Amino acid sequence: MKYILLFSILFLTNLSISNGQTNAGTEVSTMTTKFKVLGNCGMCEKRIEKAATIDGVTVADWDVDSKILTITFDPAKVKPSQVHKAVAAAGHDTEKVKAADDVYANLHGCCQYEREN
Ligand SMILES: [Cu+2]
Repeated sequence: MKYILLFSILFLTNLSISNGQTNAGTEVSTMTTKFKVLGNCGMCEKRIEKAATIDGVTVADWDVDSKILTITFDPAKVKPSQVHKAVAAAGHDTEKVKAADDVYANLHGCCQYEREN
C-alpha cells in the first residue's frame, strides 16, 4: 500500500512538471476586429491604413467599397478604441469617433466623404 501511494505521488509530480514545460512557451496572440470608417478613394485607403497602424497593430486593411477597416492587433499592447482615435485624427470618421471639423476640411477635395450625423 505504501509503495502504491509513493508511486502515485511520483507519477502525479512528473505529470505536473511535464505540463508546466509544455505551457512555458511564449506565444503572441493577436485579435482581429472590423469597424466602419468613412472615406472615398485610394488616397483615403492609404491615409486610413497608415493612421490605423499604430504600435500593436500588425495589419490594417480598409475596403473602399464596404468602408470597413479590418485590423489585426495585439490586445496586450493596444485597444481598438485607440485605433478609432488615430483614424479620426487623420480626418476620417469612424463608427465611434468623429474627426475634428478642421482636420476634415483639410482633406484633399476628393477625399471629403459625405459625413453621417
Ligand atoms: Cu480619398
